[in-house]
Amino acid sequence: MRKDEGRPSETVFLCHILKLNEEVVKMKKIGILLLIAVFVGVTFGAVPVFAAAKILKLAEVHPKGYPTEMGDQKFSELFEKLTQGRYKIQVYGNSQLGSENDVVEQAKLGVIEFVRVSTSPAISVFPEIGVYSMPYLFRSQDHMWNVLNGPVGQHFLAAMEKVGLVGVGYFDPGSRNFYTTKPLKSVADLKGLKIRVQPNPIMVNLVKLLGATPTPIAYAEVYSALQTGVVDGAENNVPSWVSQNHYEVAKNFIKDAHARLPELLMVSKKFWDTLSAADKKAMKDAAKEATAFQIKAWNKAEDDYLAQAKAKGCIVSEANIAEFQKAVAPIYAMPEYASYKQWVDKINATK
Ligand code: GTR
Repeated sequence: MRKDEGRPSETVFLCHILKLNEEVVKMKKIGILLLIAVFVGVTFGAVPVFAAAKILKLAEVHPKGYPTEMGDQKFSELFEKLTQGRYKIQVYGNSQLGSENDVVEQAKLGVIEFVRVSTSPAISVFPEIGVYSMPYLFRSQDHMWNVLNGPVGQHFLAAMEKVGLVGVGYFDPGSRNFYTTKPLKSVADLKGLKIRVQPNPIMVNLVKLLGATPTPIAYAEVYSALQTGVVDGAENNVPSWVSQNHYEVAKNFIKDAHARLPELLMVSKKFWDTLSAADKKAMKDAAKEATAFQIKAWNKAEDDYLAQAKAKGCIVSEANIAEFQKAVAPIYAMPEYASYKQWVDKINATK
C-alpha cells in the first residue's frame, strides 16, 4: 500500500516538470525573438524602443538663469526634441568643468561635447578669431549681428573645424566696460590700476594702452581678486558685473563699451563627426532658435541688472567714447595683428 500511496503524487510531480519544461521552451522562444528584433533594429538602423538617451556635457561659466545659460538650456531642450530624445545635453554651469581655457581644450579632445565660451579662450587654439576682440570693432549690437549672421561670422564658425571644434552658433555678449574699486570717470582714472582681463593677448595690449596694468585671471576667481585687492578693477558686461557680485566690491562702472566679444557655442569635432547629416542639421536648427531666445533674454537682463546695481548705490558713468577710442586706436597698427586687416575691412564694410 505504501508503494501505491506514492504513485498519484509522483504523477502530479511529473506533470509539473513537463509544464515547467513547456514554460522554459516558451520563454526561450520569446528570448530568441527579442534577440532577433534587437539585431534587426541595430543592423538596419531602426532604434530599439528601450535605447537609452546618450548624455552629453555642455560647459558654461555662468550660473543658472544667466542669459547665456538660458540659451544653453533652450538649445539642449530643442536638440533633445529634434532628435526624438536620443540625445540629452546636461548643462554644467558655474565653471564646474573648469575655466574657459580648460574646457576648450577638453572639447578639442572630445572629453566634453559642448562649450559655451567667450571668444577669448578660442583665440589660444584659433588665433584668427582674435579679430573679434579688437576694440570698437562693432559699431552697435545690430552691426555685430549682421556680421555674425553674414559671411564673416559663418566663416569663423566653420573654420574652427581645423582645430577640432565646430561652431554651432553665437550668443549675444553685450558690450564690455571697465569697473573699479576707485572712482572712474575717464581714461586718466585707469592710470596705474591693476585690471583683471580674460587670458587674451589683445585685451592685455588694450589695457596697457589705457595706462593700466593687465592681470589675466580665470572668471571664477575674479570676485576674490577684487575683494582681496589683487586687482583694482575688471572689464565686462553689466550682467557679469552684477551676477558675479563684482559690483559689491567694484562699485564704479564706466560705460565705455570698448568691445563686444561674441559668445560661442561650440561642439567637439570628435562628437560632431559621429552624427548623421539629419542630426547635424537638428543641432544647427536648435542653435538658431536658441540664439533668438538668448538675444531676447539678454536685452532684458542688461536692463534688470543695471537697475539692480544702481539700486545698490553703484556709480554708473557715461564715458567720453572718443577719448577711449583714441587711446586704444594704436592697437590696429600693431604688427602682430596685421593679418586681421582683411577681416576688419570686411567687418567695416558690413552694414
Ligand atoms: C563674460 C563671458 C564669459 C567669460 C567672462 C570673463 O562676459 O560671458 O564667457 O568669458 O566674461 O570675463 O571671463
